[in-house]
Amino acid sequence: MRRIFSGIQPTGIPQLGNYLGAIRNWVGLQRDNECIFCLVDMHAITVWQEPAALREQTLAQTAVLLASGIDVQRHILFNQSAVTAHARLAWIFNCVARLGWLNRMTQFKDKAGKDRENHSAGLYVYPDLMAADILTYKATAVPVGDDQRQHLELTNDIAQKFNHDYGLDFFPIVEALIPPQGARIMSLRDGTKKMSKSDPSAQSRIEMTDDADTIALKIRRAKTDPEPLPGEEAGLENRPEARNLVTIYATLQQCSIQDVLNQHGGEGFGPFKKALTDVLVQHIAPIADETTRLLKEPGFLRDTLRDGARRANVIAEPIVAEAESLVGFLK
Ligand code: AQP
Repeated sequence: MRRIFSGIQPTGIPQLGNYLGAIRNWVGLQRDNECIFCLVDMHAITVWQEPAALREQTLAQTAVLLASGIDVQRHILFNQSAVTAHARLAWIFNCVARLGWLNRMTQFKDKAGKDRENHSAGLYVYPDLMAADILTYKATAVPVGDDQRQHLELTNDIAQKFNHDYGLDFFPIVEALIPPQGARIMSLRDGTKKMSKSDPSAQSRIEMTDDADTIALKIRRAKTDPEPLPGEEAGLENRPEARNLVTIYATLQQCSIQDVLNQHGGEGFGPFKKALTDVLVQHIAPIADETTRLLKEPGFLRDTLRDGARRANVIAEPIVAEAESLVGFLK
């Protein structure tokens, strides 16, 4: 059985991209794999988070994950800072990774933009911590959206250099599990920008707690172009907003983009947006309702994370202690 690790930052309410690019796949992978899912609060603080909001968002995300079908009886769900092995291994990896490798990371360039000097050092070494998250458990497969592909390649570079430097096949090579469709859901306001939970405009994303009216409003306001939907996929070329809405529909319904165009090609966006709203509400409303119910039980959510951290630590501690011994730390 493969050991899977994946994480999500508690930087807000999970959005549709998080769900289609990651969470829904996590739920499916639970059937045949040993899964460790993590709310990566240490990653979250690489950009400023209000302390009270971070605590609240950590619990809210726990609720969304449980409501989406994460099974904490059979698998592990916890918050990263509660298992100190992540930070210890991340420090070792800060010393294994080369500056040149980190300089090539496009996510840092995207997030830091032109104002590089004013961003935290944590944001820069974010990929080292991500490598540590995965390798703390010697996980071999990581379900992620397309935006994390480069970070996983770096994880393998770090694992190989560690293995080379310390003369052992200690860490495994990690495989990225990227969904064939839905791996990059775009903003509803700009089809060239990825949907993000921390985008300043709430209109740019569907949140997994949005009710039917909110979803309908956001889809009604979603940016489109004046042309009707094409009958063939090639007709979506250079129409990023149209492509994004069709991709969302197809990914939710688990069919191909061409299937959607066979059904809706020739329609204007008015009727298509109505159909898309129905599909979104059908998928999201049960998760939103269950999340609302769970949020009334913060004690239960805290206990769930605490129990997950205890079980994660049992796996992590011997692996990281051995890595520390290999490095030469006196025990
Ligand atoms: N738009 C997206 N389409 C598909 N997958 C996505 N993911 C994120 N956005 C999309 C995937 O969701 C998982 C968890 O992401 P994260 O919270 O750890 O970090 P992120 O990629 O930075 O997500 P956000 O929503 O954009 O967060 P903020 O705004 O805080 O930066 C990952 O597997 C990611 O690929």
